[in-house]
Amino acid sequence: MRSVLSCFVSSVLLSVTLTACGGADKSVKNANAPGQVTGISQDDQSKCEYNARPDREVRETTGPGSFTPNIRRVYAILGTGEERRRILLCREVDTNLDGTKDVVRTYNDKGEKLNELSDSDFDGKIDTWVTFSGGHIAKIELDKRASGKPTEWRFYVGGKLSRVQRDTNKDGKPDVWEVYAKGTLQRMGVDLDGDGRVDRWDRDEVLARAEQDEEESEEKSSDAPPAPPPSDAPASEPPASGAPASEAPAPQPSAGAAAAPAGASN
Ligand SMILES: [Ca+2]
Ligand SMILES: [Ca+2]
Ligand SMILES: [Ca+2]
Repeated sequence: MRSVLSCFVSSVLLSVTLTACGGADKSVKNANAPGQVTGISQDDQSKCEYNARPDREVRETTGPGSFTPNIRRVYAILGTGEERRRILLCREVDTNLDGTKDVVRTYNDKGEKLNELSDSDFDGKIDTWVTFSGGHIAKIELDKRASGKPTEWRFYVGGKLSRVQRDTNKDGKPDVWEVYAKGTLQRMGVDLDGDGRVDRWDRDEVLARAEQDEEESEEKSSDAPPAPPPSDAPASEPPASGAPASEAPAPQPSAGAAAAPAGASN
């Protein structure tokens, strides 16, 4: 676990993708015992690489609500003497203050975000992988089955959701595709034979989803306080009067409007 995660951070520094790092990383020889860095007394499952690296500087800070340092920043030390400077490479946080870091984010040497990994349900397993491009979210991979690997992939263009892929048959590969325009679902495709290509585009699914969204928005609006009736609308039920309806003169709009406040006293 440690070596894979160290590998991840190493690969970020080398601008190599995470997947290129799949196997055991023989180059990582710094898996020393935790506690080597001053001020870190226990293994908090750090994912930032810093142990036994003289070219790294570690800073621990205490965030709001925490009594002990729960935020760690790892800097690269570049240059010497006057030229010496430090660059933030990795920041990790124990957000629920249980002693284990659950969010880690890496940066490039321009200070732009590169990747973020998080254990959003605090079960000890990473379940959310975010990839940034130019400092903006480009991809979010989610493990929605606690399987240890992504089961849903979301792609963003210009900050807007453009595509979603889902693995619904649990083979680790996407079999449902959703295409979005301006954040709204346009098409949904299904791979039926497992060859990675869409075999059927479901318009019905899209319509059903659109209707569902519409219903939800209607439900939301019905939860809102009712709008007052238009002042010139006749009351839906004419106020009771002594005269039988058949003998009553045709109600004048002005009479209905005048009667409305009495009937609508609530
Ligand atoms: Ca935690
Ligand atoms: Ca988790
Ligand atoms: Ca197919």
